[in-house]
Formats: sequence, structure tokens, C-alpha cells
Amino acid sequence: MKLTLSKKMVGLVTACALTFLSAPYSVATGQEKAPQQAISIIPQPVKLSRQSGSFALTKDTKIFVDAKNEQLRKIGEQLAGSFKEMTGIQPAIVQKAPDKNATNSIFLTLKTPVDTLGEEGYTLKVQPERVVLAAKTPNGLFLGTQTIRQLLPAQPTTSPVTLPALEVVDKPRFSWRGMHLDVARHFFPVEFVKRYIDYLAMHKMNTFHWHLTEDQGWRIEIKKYPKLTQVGGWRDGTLIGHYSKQPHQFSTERHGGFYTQEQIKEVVKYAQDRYITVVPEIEMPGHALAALTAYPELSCTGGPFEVEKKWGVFDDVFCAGNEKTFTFLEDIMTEVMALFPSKIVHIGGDESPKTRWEKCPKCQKRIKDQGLKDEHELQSYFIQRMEKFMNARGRTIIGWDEILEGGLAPNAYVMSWRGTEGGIAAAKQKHYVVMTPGSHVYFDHYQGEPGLEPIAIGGLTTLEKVYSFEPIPSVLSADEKKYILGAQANVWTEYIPTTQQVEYMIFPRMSALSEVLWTPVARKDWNDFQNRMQQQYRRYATMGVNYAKSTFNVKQQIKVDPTKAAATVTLATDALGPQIYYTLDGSAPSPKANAYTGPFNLVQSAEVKAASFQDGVQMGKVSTKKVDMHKAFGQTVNLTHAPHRTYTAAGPLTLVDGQQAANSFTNGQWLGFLGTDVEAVIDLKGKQRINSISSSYLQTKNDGIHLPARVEYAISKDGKKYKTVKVFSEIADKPGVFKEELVAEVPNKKARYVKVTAQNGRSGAKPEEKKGWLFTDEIIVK
Ligand code: NAG
Repeated sequence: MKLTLSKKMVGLVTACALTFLSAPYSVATGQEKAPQQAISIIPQPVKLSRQSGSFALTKDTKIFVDAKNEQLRKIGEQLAGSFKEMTGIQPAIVQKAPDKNATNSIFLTLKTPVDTLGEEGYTLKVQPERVVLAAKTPNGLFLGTQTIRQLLPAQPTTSPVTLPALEVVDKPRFSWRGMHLDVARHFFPVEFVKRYIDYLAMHKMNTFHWHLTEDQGWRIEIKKYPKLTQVGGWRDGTLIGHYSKQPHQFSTERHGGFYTQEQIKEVVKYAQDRYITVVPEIEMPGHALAALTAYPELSCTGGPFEVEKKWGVFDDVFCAGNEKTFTFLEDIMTEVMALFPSKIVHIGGDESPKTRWEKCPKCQKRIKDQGLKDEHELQSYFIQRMEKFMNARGRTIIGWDEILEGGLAPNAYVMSWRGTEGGIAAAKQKHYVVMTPGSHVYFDHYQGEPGLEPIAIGGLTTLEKVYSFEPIPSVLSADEKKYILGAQANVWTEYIPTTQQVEYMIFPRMSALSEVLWTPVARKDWNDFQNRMQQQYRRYATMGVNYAKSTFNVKQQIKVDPTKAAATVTLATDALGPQIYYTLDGSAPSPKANAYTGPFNLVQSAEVKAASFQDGVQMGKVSTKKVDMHKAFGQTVNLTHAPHRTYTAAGPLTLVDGQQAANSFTNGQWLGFLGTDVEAVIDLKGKQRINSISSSYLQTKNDGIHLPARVEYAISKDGKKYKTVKVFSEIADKPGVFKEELVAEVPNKKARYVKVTAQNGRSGAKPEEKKGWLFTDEIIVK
């Protein structure tokens, strides 16, 4: 039955115990008294104690900085700028220490009372009379001013502003607190790169990893090789939609751009003023098609090539047997080193197929001459040779974890991206490591239910998952742990064509990462973080950033309750604060719909639509789930063969839970059988009139999941003697990823048992696939 009026639904819903999600917030610091203004500092400081009173900002407030220190004057000015933006008041900068008894002053000083906080630590004391920020270095002071900025209101105001009295003692947990940005798959203008650096600064991050070269574009001007940007900086089109969607289609629009050396200097300077190191990445030997299009003589085959329009890993890489390759890369690195003062320079090293090298006489000669074992050792030779060049000029290289294969270059740092294993191996070999595992910090992954998100590369890395990340693997010894410098998020931009989309992918996950990198483990607290995020979301809004509201999306959990022949619906968001409203008739939820107060039961078919609202404004998207309470709903299912342990979903009841699985085999909604047939018997607990039977199967051939060869429906009154009512023997072979629903009309049959048999092993499949994966969901009896 389809419902039309939301009022009708009240009768269909029986309220359950109100035990859900109503926890009141704990205050941000745990030390606040009720009426005080909440403090929301992200990342959470090492020590924060709230004092009574507050410091009132007035037009006479002055910022004092140590005399004769230009760096401090600049930091003072940056802070004054933030005050001006948020309060309209721009304190004057005075370059001398204030009088002992001076009031209404903010003092930034290198005369620190605590000398054990390292290069980036600081102390902050806000009292009604004055504010004192002290650190050993200007860097520490800069970071401290980021804390002061977060004591200001989140939205600009013309009302009087006060800073809550408090004391902070703070320093970072890790020395590498990074964000990466791929400007090669899609190019972003200098203004945005600077804004990105601002985002790092506000999160007390200190390393910007600038991924400048790729198969799809070369983005840094190299004076000696102008074709790198003239030719390599542009491609004639771009893949439309997701890579997995075949056949591939391309736009014909030219895409590209590059940064001139002047612009690069500007960005490096901009970052320096914010105490951020820019680590450039020049990819080698792979991901180099843009360079090879410009200079095909540096490949093994000689080309010709074109700057890539699609994503992936490509066979043509720099030739390791050609001396010219090294001259070329050394020349490039010479210009790169002149532009970037960073001690660390990234040389890529990931995903470099060995296909060409295996066939290339020059590469094979090099292997022979150098006494190398294979092409992996040739890659090591390549990297080590570049390392020598860089080391001789006072630089250290870092590379993706593939540089471990074939032997690490003696002084190289490793960036662990294929999980943390590479990082663990490197630390055990006493090499420094930056952790960037795809599982937790690939910000090109989805951050919420994919169906509700803009297209992304794949994966699912929620805000909570990022927050839960621990960069130091427990398997390392205390000594080995010292080699973990920190972590960073990687922002690959295959599916991120605009700056707005970059913002969407990094916010709010970057805030979670900042706390992973800065805050001591013992001070991390997911609930408290979510509380502080409420203020942070307002800051984002003030900054005008396009942040993702995925944490506000409503997660619906609908479980069969066989004892009541009902479905229990639980609604929740990852964000604290918003109110959830829902409808059951397919209409859009609004604050006029049902307010969610706790789990409720459905006893009839419904379409549950839910969204969360804050101050009457919808946050996130509407989530929809349909529950079809057909005759088999919630009935006992007996399976002759058990599903594979990885794909058991919610057990046999999954087949009769009233919900249809979506087309992804990993979503936990499918029962997956490996090598066995599906034989399911449903007991309807008494004779019923049956008019139709259906069952569904998933096909995703690339994952080895095929439709069944044959499906049979049979019914029985006693569970012993079955009568076949339908056989599907010629299930058409079609390409693609889809769900096949096999519906049989069986008018007016009386039965108590329904048996569905689906034969694993599709005829026409390769012999080894004859018995492969068979994925099934909902058996519908009507
Ligand atoms: C990897 C590639 C990268 C790609 C990304 C997408 C690394 C080190 N390499 O396949 O080029 O953009 O994943 O998530 O991540």
C-alpha cells in the first residue's frame, strides 16, 4: 500500500523506547561553567584552562610585539587583520614591550615563560587586563595567533567582542602536518593555491605538498625546457564521468595551465609568511606522459604521445637506460631547488609500470652493466641516482612507498600511501616516514553515502574515520616510532574539477586531520570534537567555503523485527546538534514533518525520507529508503548453503527485510555465495495466497560476480513436496554493472513454503569462473 498523507502515518508508527541520540553536549573544554561562551579551538590544544572573566576588545586595544623584530610585526599585522575582519576593530601595532601595568594590550613575545615547547609551541594567557602570547620562535607565535583567532566570534559582528579568559599551553604532536594538492589532473589558479595555504594555516598545519606533474599535465615552468609547459601543460579533452563507466567519453575542451616561476616564488613566499613549507613533487619515473609528450626522446619507445585525457597508470615512463633522462631531470631539479627552499623534495616514484623497461635495449643494458637483478632494482637505481644528485645539493628526497621495492635509496623518506605497511617497513629500516594511507586520509574518496555525494573516485572516508586515524602503527618499537614524522591528506583531483569541489572534499575532513596531527592522543575525543565542529562549520560559512554537509546526512538503519512483523527504523547523523525530520509517504521532509525522537517501528510498506535541520535550515541531503512489507517480509529463511563469511549482510533475514540492495557488492546489503548455489526456503507460517515471486542478483563481472545460470521457484504446502512454478533458464548475458530482478507471476497459488534455487556458474563464463561469486538479495512474495 502506498501512503499519500503524512498524517495517516502516525497510526502506522509505533514509538520505541526513547533511548537514542539524545545525549546533551558536553562543553568544549570540560572546564566551563554554564553561561560562559563556548570555546571551540581546532585542533584541540594540549592544555586549556578556562579562567573567570574576559578581555574586552575596544578601539584602543593595541598589539605590542618585541621591538626590532620584523617577523613579529608581520604576525601582529596578520592578527590585527583578523580582528578587523571579524569585529571591525583593527588594533594598532606597537613595536615594543608594553608597560608592566598596561591594560587593553595584546602582547606577542619571544620571551617565553615555558621553554620546553619546541619550535612550534606557544603559551597563551588571556586575562581581563591583557593577553600575552609567548613562544620560543616566531613560528610558535604565528600558531598561537591561530588560537586567538578562534576565540573571536565565528561570524563578523559590530557588537562588543570579548575573548574568554583562559590559559593555553600548546605544542604539536607531529612535525609533519600536511595537505597535498594535485594541480595536474585539474589546474587551479594561484589565488586558490594561496587560499589553500590559508586553510592549512588556520589548522596549524605546516607542510603543503604541491603535486605539480602528471600524465595529464605539467604545471611548473622550467626555463631550460619550455615545451614542458607549452606542450605538456595542456590536454585536448578530459574523461567525462567515472572511469569505470565504459565506453569512455571525452570532452573536447582544452584543459591546462601552469605556474610561472614568478608565481611559484609568490606562493612559496606566501607560505613562508604563514610558516608553511612547500614541498614540490616532480614525478619520476612514471606518471610522466605530459613530459614525454613534450620530449618523447626520453621515453623507451620514442613516442609519439599525447597529454593524457583519462585517468590511470600508463606504460610509457622515463627511460632509465638513457643518460639524457638523467641530465633532463637533474636540470629540472636544479631549477626546482632554486625555487623551493624546502629541505625535502618529492620525486614521486609511484605506479611506474616496468613493461617498457622490460623490452627496452637501453634499459636492459643498464640492468646488465649495473649488475641489477631486475626492473625493480632498475627503479631503485633511478631513484638512488636522483637522490645522490639532490643530497649533494643539501636536499633530501621523499617518495611514494613503491621506492621500497628493489631497495630504498640510502637517505630517502617514504610516503606510505598503500596502507601503512610501506611506512612500517621504512621505519624498521630507520627511514623517516610520512603516513598518508588511502584508508584514512585520501580526501578524494567519498565522505558520505555515495548515492548522496557528487561523483568521487571511490572509497568511503567519513569525518569520523579521518578523526580515528592513528599515524603511529602499534607494531613499531619505541625507537622505530620516532621515524614517523607525521601524516598528511592527499587530494587527487581526477574527479575534482573546480576549486569549490576541492573545498567540498577537504572540509570538514581537514579539521579532523588537524587534530590527528596536533593533539595528544589522550586529549582526542570524537564527541567533544563534534561539539567544537558546530562553531567550526560557522567559521567555514563565514569564510565562504563550500564545505561538505555529509555529516548531516541522515543514516537510516532499518532492521526487521520478526517477533513483531515490523521494521525498526533508526535515524542518526554524524553531526551533533541538528534535528531530524522524516516522512513516510515519499514527500520531502521539512520541520513540519515528523520530528525524530527515537527508533520507531513500521508495520506497513513505506518510503522513509529523512533530513536534518539546524535553525530550520536543511543541512545535508534527503536520504530515502523504501520498505516493502510483502508476504515474505520478516519470515524465516532457511539456506541450504551458507553465504561466504565476508558477505553475510544481516544474515538470512536480509533476503526478506523489505529492502532492495543497491548496486555495490561491498555495501553490506548482499548475501554473497562463493562456489555454491543459493537454495532458500521461506516459511510463510501458514498457507497464503501467492500471486508473484521475485528474487534479485547482482552482476559486476570485473569483480567476478555473475548472474546465476538458472533460477527456479517452487512452492509447497507441507515443506516436503514442492511444485515448480517457474524456471528462468535463459538469463540473457548483458554487459555492465546491474541488478537483475527475476519476477514470476504465479496467479492465486496457495502455499506455505516458497523455495528459490539459483544455480551458481553461468554458462558461457570462463571455465574457472563456472563456479564463482553469486550475489543475491530480496526475495519478494506477493
Ligand atoms: C593512486 C595514485 C594517484 C591517484 C590516486 C587516486 C598515489 C600515490 N598514486 O592510484 O596518482 O591520483 O591514487 O586516489 O596515490
